[in-house]
Amino acid sequence: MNKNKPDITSLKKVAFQIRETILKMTNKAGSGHPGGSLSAVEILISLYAYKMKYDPKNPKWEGRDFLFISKGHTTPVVYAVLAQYGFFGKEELSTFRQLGSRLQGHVHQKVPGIEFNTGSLGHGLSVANGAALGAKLLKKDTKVFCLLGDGELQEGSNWEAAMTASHFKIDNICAIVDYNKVQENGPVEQIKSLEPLAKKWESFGWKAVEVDGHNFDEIFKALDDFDKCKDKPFVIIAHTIKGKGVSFMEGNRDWHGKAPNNEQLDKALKDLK
Ligand SMILES: Cc1ncc(C[n+]2csc(CCOP(=O)(O)OP(=O)(O)O)c2C)c(N)n1
Repeated sequence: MNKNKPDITSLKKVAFQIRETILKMTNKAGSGHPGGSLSAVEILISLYAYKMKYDPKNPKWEGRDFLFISKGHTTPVVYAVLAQYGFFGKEELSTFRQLGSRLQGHVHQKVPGIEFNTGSLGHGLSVANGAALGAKLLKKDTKVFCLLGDGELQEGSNWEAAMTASHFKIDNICAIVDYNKVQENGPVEQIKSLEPLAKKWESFGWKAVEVDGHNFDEIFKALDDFDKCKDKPFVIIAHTIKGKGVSFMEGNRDWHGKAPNNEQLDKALKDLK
């Protein structure tokens, strides 16, 4: 679906606020994953502000599009964006990772807007395939999106799912790779290179496009191209920066799964771009 194109200046303000929230949530919890959350901010905002059909007051609405968060550890950004677009109140974000809270460290179906529990990497794309194929069999106009990490792509199960999607010509699925170049233990390129990534997806029968994953216009255009793509699955390879916006977190694997302490939070909020 195409909504009216949102004003980019106001979306940039939303992105800034979401980044502030990610930093505050992880600081308050004393744990969490800021790096791969800060990299996925514009991707998720684009889906909710521009592309997806959903009703935040009725998250299981039959006419909705689906989003599967395969990199299920990036809850700070996912919860912050869901609260921004009305799925629950922003005050709940302060319960992140607390005992008894719905907002646990990995995404869970108890949270409005979350379709599937993830955290064990490599599962989301297969589940997304199932949802997309099911919608096609029911002749529903449902789009299915799946957010993947680049480190996550080293799991072989993703490539089985990639084969499945093209074999069944699942053209209502759009995978989005948050290609932030850094995984838990260091640079993806050194640990197990994905390159040539677009060609790999294409050789598995997908249409692949590459964008700057922090540029709303480029992401919108890719999402529009997905709408036009027929008979094959679609992947957006979004080039991003892990820890985007905070200079001492950018490209630094130390911030994959570590929360800023009070002093670091102060520094990060002052530094935030
Ligand atoms: C099957 C599995 N193996 C290992 C982990 C531990 N783990 C959590 S996040 C992560 C790194 C993922 O890297 P990437 O996909 O690049 O995530 P991002 O940088 O976007 O946060 C790993 C190895 C896991 N959650 N699941």
